[in-house]
Amino acid sequence: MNRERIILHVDMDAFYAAIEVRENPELAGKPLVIGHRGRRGVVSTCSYEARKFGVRSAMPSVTAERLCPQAIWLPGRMQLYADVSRAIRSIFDGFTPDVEPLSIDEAFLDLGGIVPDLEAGRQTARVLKQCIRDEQLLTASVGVAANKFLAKIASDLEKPDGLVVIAPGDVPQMLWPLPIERLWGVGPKTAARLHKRGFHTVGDMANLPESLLRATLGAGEAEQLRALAHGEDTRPVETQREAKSLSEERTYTNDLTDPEAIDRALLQRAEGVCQELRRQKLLARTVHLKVRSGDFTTWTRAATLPSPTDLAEVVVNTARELLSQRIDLAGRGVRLLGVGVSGFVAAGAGQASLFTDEAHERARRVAMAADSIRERLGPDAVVRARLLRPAQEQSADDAPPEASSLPSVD
Ligand code: TTP
Ligand code: MG
Repeated sequence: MNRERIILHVDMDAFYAAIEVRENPELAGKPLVIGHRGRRGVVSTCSYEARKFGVRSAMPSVTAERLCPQAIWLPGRMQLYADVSRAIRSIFDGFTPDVEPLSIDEAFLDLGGIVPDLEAGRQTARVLKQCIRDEQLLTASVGVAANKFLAKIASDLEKPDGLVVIAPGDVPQMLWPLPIERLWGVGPKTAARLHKRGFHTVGDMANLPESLLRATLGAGEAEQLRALAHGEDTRPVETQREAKSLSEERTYTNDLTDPEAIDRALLQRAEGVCQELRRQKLLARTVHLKVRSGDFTTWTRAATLPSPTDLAEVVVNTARELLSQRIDLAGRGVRLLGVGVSGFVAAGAGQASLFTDEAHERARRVAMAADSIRERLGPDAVVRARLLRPAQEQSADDAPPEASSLPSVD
C-alpha cells in the first residue's frame, strides 16, 4: 500500500442554521440568522440564503438586520447543536480511529493505511457525506488532500455540500490564486507587511525569492510559510485516543537459548497482542520488539508494515526479522521478550481493499473463528499446533510473569 497520507477535513454547512431548518422544514430556502437581534447582539451563523445579502458570523446583529431586513431570527439551542455534534463525531469514528475534532462542526480524519490513495479518499468522503445526510439530514463539505493544511483549504472551496480533492499537482492551480491570508500563521499584521511589498496571493509567496521572504518575515516564519505556500505540511492528525499502542511481554525464569523456543515465545506474544487487536477491532501499522538478555542488555526495535494487520502471522514475521537482523544477542540467552503494536487504524472501514491476497484473507478468517471459539470455551480452547511444545520446555516458558504479561495499553 502506498504510504501517502490521506487526510479529510470535514466542516458542516451553516451548522446551527442547518439544524434549525432540519427541525422546521418551513425555514428551508429562507434567509435565517442564528443570534440575538438588537444593539448588543452578534450573529452566530446564518443560512446560505442570508449570506447572499452579506450576513456573516460574528457580525453585529444591527448590521445583519440592515443588510437583510427580511431574515428570520432564532436565538439558538446549544444543547441540541452539541448533541448533533456528538452524533456526527461518532459517524467519523466509524471511518477511522484517527479523528481530530477542531470545533463543534469540524474535524480532521486521517485515512492513511485505510485507503490507498487520494482517489479512494474521495470515494470515502462521498460515503461519509452520504452517511451524514442519511443519519442527520445535514450536509457537510469535505476536503481531501495529503495533509491537514490542503484538506482544510479544500473543504472550503465549494461550500456548501462541497467535495474537493487537492492532489500535489493541483497546488499551483488551486492554492496559488488564494489570498495570502489563507496561509496558517498569516495574521493581519504579516498580511499588511506582505501587501506593502506587493505580495497578495499564495502564489506570490510561493514564488518569492527566499532572501526577500526572509528579509520581510524572519527566517523561521519565512520557512514555514514558504512550505505552506507550496502545499507542504507535516503536522500529524492529533487523535484523542488514549490507547496508542498494545504490547505483551514476559520474563522467563530460565533464559531462553534454544532458537526454536525463542521463536515460539515470539509467536505467543504476537498471538496475544493480535487477539487483543481483533477484540478492539483495530489494525496496527507498526510492530515493536523488546528483548532483554541474561546480562540485562535491552533492545527495542520497531518496523512499519506495508499494510496494517491484526494477524499474528504477519506480526511475528516482522518480529523475527527485527530479532535476526537488528539485534545481536551474541550467544546470550533471552531473559525478557515483548511484542507490541502501534499506529492503529480501525478494522472495518475500507478494510476490504487491504485484503486482496486470498491467503491473507483466509488466515484472517481462521483467526476470527479461533477468537470466537476462545470467547465461548476459554482462552486455551484453541492453541496453535506450533505452540504445542514438548513437555520439558513448559516450565521455563510458562514461568509467572515478572511484569504484566497481559496485553497492556499505554
Ligand atoms: P462555522 O463552521 O465557522 O460556520 P457554519 O458551519 O455555520 O457555516 P460554514 O461552515 O458552512 O461556513 O461554525 C460552526 C458553528 O459555530 C456555526 O454554525 C455557529 C458557531 N459559530 C458561532 O457561534 N460564532 C462564530 O463566530 C462562528 C464562526 C461560528
Ligand atoms: Mg461549518
